[in-house]
Amino acid sequence: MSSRSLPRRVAGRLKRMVSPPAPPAPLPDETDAGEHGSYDAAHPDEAPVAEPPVPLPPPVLHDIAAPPTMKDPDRQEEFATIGYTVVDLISPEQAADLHALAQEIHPERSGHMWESDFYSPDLDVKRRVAETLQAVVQPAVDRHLVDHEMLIQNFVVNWPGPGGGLELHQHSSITDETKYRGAVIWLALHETSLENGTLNVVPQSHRVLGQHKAERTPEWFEGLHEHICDNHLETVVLQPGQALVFDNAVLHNSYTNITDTPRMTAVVVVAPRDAALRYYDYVDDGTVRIYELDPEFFLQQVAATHGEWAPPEGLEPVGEEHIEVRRLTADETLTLLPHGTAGKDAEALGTRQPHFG
Ligand SMILES: O=C(O)CCC(=O)C(=O)O
Repeated sequence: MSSRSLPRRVAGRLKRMVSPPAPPAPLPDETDAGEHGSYDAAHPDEAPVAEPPVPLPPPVLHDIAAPPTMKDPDRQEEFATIGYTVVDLISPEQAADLHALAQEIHPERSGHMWESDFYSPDLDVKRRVAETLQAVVQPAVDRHLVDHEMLIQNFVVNWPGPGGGLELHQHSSITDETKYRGAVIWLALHETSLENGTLNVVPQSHRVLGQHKAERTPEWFEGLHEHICDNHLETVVLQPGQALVFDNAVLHNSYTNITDTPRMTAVVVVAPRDAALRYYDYVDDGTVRIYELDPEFFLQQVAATHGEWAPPEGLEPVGEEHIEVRRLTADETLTLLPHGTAGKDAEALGTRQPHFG
């Protein structure tokens, strides 16, 4: 579900956007040189003065103005402020049943060290997982969240051994966030731990961007993965049936599983029932094309690559918007975000991988 890899064409555009613009070329002089000879004599070789780049204001954390996600006011306060909250979502028995299904569907590794049904080419499997998770999890969603429906659902497997886990990423927006927040339910099917590559999150990171996160867009934390994991990451350890409910915009990752059993989780994306499901696609130079779509899209389409949504082929755009493309500096995140220790803890434990930050 992430847009982890930044295609080279986007990276090139980002570089152009963050570099100060070149001074404009002087206009051709179409007048007779003789007419302003005395001016030239008084101003020898005066070069046009380039405008200095306007410094950007310091980044701020944006308040979340959308209607509540969680029914419980304390949980809602946590969800809005730090970006996540933990709930006892389903019973341990229900979690064990879902775990058995996940094991049946993923009896062995089929290629990647980290796998998700979201990227599966087998549409029957995707549908079976979706229907089973809807039957078990939607009633629990109705108990804890304010009138939300499940839009995307899959099992995720972090296989034991080097190269597992998923690098730091932010999901693309799925709703008009000026009115509705989307949320992700990361549901433990068995106990999760630092050792088996549980989920890590960056508290308050959902409030950094202050605009929609489009698919294939340059990331505000590009080049800062290691720094953010060193300074801002927190680990979430859950019991079977417990879920981390996090704002769709929270940065998160997982590290390698150093136990000898696969870590399996159900991941469900939800949004308020009134909200249209949206696909924000970065086009160029800050322009984002907006599509509205049916959840069926994600069941019928196979993601383009491991880590990117399928392109919005066959969908009609409903509008466009312009986003400000900005990369934060390391100093700015230190000022903006709370300190977290999960990256260093994972390093000490031996689950952290260098290329994941
Ligand atoms: O469970 C994991 O390892 C990571 C899940 C995740 O990041 C996702 O589904 O977006």
